[in-house]
Amino acid sequence: MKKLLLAGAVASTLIAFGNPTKAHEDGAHSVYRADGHAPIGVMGDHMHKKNEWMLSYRFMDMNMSGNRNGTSDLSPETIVTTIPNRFFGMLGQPATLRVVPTKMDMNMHMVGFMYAPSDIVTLMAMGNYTDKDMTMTVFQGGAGTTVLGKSHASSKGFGDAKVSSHIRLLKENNHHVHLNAGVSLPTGSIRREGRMLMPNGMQMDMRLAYGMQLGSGTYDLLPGITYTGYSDKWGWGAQYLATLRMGRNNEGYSLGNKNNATIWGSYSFVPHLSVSARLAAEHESKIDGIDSQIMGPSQAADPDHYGGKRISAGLGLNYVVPNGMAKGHRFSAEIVAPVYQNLNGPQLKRDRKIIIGWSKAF
Ligand SMILES: [Cu+2]
Repeated sequence: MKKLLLAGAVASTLIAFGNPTKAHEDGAHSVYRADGHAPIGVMGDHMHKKNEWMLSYRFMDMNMSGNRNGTSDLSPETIVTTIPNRFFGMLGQPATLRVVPTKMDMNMHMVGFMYAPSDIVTLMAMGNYTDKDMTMTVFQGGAGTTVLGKSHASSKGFGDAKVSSHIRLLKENNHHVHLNAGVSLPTGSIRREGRMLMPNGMQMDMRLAYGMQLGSGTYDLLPGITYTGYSDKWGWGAQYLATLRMGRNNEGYSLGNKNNATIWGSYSFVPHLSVSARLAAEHESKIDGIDSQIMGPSQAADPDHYGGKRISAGLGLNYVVPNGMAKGHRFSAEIVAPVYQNLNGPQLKRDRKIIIGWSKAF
C-alpha cells in the first residue's frame, strides 16, 4: 500500500513537472496570476479550490446623459412637444411629456464573499450600497418649450443582495466551464420618494420613478454559463447571464428581464499584471405592469420607456501584488463605454462606466 502511494506521488509529481499544460493549468488558477480573474466588470467569472474563500470590494461609477428613442437622439424640446404623456386625461395631466431627465449618475459600492465547499462548487454572496442622482429639465405649463427650471432627485441605500453558486462542468487542460445559478433578493427599496418641481411651478413630494428605485422588488433568478481559457500569456472567456423576474412585486410591476452576454481577451506582460479588452451585449425588456404611485408627464414614469439593446466595449487592468506584505492582494480596474444603444425611448443614454476593485483570496 505504501509503495502504491509512493508510486502515485512520484508519478503525479513527474506529470506535474513533465507536462507544461498541467503545470500551467494550476498556474491559471493561482491567486497570484492576474488573468486568473476576468475583467472586473464581469461577475461570477471564476471558482475557488476547496476550502478557499475570498473577500472583495468593487466600486462602480456610471453616468447617463442625453436622450434617445431607438437609435435617434432627441432634444428635451422635441420630447416635450412630440412624445405623448400616457397619463393624459387624468387630473392635471398634459397631452405631452413636460419633465425631461437630462443626466443621471449612479455610484455603487459592492461587497462580495466567496467560499468553495468543494472543488466543483463555489458559493458567492454580494451586497451593495447604491447612490443615484438625477437632473431633470421642467418645462412650463401644458405646452410649448419655455423652461421653468431644473429638478433634482436622489436616492441612496442598500440594493438587492445576490447569492449564487458556481457549479463546475469542465476543467480540462486550459479550458474551464461552470454554471452560474443565482438568486437576487428584494432587499432594495422600491418606495423611495423625492421633492419634484411640477410644470405649474409647485413642488410636490412623490414616489420616484422606476429607474431611481434601489431594488427590483422581486426575487430574480440569475442563471448563466461561463467559459474561461488560458494559454501562456493569453487569457480569454465568454459568459452568458440572465436576470429573470419571478412574478410582480408588491407595487404591481416587474422590471424587464435581462440577457447579458460578454466575451473578453487578456494579455499578461508578467504573470501578476494583465490587460484586457471586452465586448458586452445586453437585451433588457420593458417594465411589465405599473406602480400606481408613479405618475407624471415624464418618460421616467412610463414603464414602456425602459429597456433596450446595448453593446459596449471595455478596457481593463488586473494586478496582483507579487510579493511583500500585500502579497496576493488583487487590484483591478475597467472602463466600459457604449458603442451601440437601441432604446425603448425616450430614455437617457448610458455614458462610460468605471469599475475598480480589490479582492483577496485566503
Ligand atoms: Cu473569488
